[in-house]
Amino acid sequence: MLHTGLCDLLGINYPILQGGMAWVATGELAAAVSAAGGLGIIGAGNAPPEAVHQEIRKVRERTDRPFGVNVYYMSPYVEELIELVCAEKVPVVTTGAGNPGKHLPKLKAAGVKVIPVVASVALAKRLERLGVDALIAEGMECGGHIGEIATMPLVPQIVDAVHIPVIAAGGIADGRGLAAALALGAAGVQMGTRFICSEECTVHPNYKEAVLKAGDRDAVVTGMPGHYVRVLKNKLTRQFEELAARGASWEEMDRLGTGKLRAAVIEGDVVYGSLMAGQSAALVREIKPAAAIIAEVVAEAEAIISHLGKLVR
Ligand code: TUI
Repeated sequence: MLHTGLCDLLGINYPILQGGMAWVATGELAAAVSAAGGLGIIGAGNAPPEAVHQEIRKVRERTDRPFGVNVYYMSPYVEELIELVCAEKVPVVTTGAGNPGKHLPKLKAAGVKVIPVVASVALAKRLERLGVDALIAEGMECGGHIGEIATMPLVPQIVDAVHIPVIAAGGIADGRGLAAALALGAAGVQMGTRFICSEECTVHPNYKEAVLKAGDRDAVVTGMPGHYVRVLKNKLTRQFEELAARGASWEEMDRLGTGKLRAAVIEGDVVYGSLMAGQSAALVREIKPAAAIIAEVVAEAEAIISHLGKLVR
């Protein structure tokens, strides 16, 4: 049976976290992943605290297992969200796109486990010193906002730099990815794109279909230095390319992007919507229940790890 220290730290059966994707990771998805023995995570994105509270209630109506909330640090509601997760005693908070350092004393005092997403060694070290429980090392193969370093070199560097559990993210969608992450020294994985194509994920069916159809070169990078976003190629990404080619301002880029994730997720606009997905989209070929995804990924990783052991004579 596959078991790591991360399972004990979080009280989960399998070392698999579901990415806290804005708009995509609702209470329904998080509950399904947590009920299946992974860690489901609600993506707060830019949503107001009352909407996030509703998603927390959805999870608690469906399962007693641990779950998390991802706090996106560009949200206008960060302070209120921190209050909410503390008041609700949400078991785990993951953070993205910013440094949660100043909120750590409050979160720790409320018994919340804090697992920031990092894309660099420097931030990983700083956050370990401040007392976070674990780190998610996210390579630039991931969907949405991306860093600069790929998963394969990033994860072992962060593993070497800290003494807390490291969770690998970016480019992982199956048991081969899980086994590889463990080989790099990670204590588990976070998968986002794979769970978009779960039955319980509430995104528009067109979004899931776009992920299923994606090929190896379809998850492209748009945006500008300091703010790159990986999405599936469509007319929106071509518009971004045109803006970049004529040296458009950050404001113009931002205006083009506004509301486009919602358009893809809620309305199913796969032409002009922002289909955030990672390079692992090309590995996703089937929609299935979250529990089946987890069971399959774990079984595949176990078979690989047993097989690898036999290669050593
Ligand atoms: O956060 C992400 N990926 C995301 S967030 C997102 S939300 C959104 N996007 C568009 C419209 C509406 C909502 C989509 N994708 N990944 C986690 C991540 N965080 N990757 C890198 C970082 C990061 C970057 C800088 C973490 C910390 C950081 O710190 C800078 C500092 O303050 O030191």
